[in-house]
Amino acid sequence: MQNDIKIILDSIKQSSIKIKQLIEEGDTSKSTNQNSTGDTQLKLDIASDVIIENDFKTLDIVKQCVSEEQESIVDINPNGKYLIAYDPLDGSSLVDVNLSVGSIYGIYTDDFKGSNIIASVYVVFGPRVEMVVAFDGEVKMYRLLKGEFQFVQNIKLNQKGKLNAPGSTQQCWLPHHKEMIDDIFASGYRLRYSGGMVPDLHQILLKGGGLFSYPSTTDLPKGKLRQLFEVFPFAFIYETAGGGAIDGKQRLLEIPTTHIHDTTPCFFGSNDEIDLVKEVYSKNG
Ligand code: P6P
Repeated sequence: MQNDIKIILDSIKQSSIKIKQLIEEGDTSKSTNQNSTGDTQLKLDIASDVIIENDFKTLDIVKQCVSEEQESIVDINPNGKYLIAYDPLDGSSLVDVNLSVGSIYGIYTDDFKGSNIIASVYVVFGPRVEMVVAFDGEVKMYRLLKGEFQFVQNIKLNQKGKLNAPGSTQQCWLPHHKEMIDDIFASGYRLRYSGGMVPDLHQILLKGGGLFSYPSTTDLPKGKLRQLFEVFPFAFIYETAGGGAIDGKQRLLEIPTTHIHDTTPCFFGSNDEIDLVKEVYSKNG
């Protein structure tokens, strides 16, 4: 399996170098299409998706793909072993204001569900391009230097952190969630939220810990972030880095998936912060 993951990583590296160029030179305007979640697609979203899908199509070991930018499952090779769910350019609207964005990949076996994820990868396109890979009990970070991704460090979360990344519209937070977030700030945590899941979660990982939350809200009771290609890959990374990832009560990687674009409330963080979320949410149904 190690060699198979290397083959997939090599494809992701190749796609990422092309996507980097697309971001620097590409057209950031809106397309006339919407994705299955109803988001208006940017031309960047579609172009990034085409790059990734075409690169995966050259791999015999990939059976199917799911993309945020496509309604249904894409069949690649019937004899393939791996299923890959990906968000080709998460937070792409941030490119227009020159903030960091990222690609997210979950690698599954047998079928698309949290408990079948065996590896995950994200690539953050910021002042530098960095790739983080969770596989075989380790989280490793690589940086693009002179056209090559070079290993930089392993990543481990501390028991407790200092950063708080509270997602969604505050006026839609449920009372117990708002009280919990206010209490976290009152205890001295610093606000770190750009609206880009990849850089926001990357920062918490690299700065040793904290909490990222995108809860159930009055306008989005099932949350906003998509299970297969946003939530589960980061849940796998955070757990592998020694932290936790829950929906408020249970492990995210245990929740059922009924549709490939399902969303879920999600909390990612160091263990002390995840324990706090469990305590608050267990008292509030
Ligand atoms: P809000 C970007 O659109 C995204 O999907 C994630 O990258 C990010 O964490 C979230 O939405 C931001 O959503 O409602 O806080 O602006």
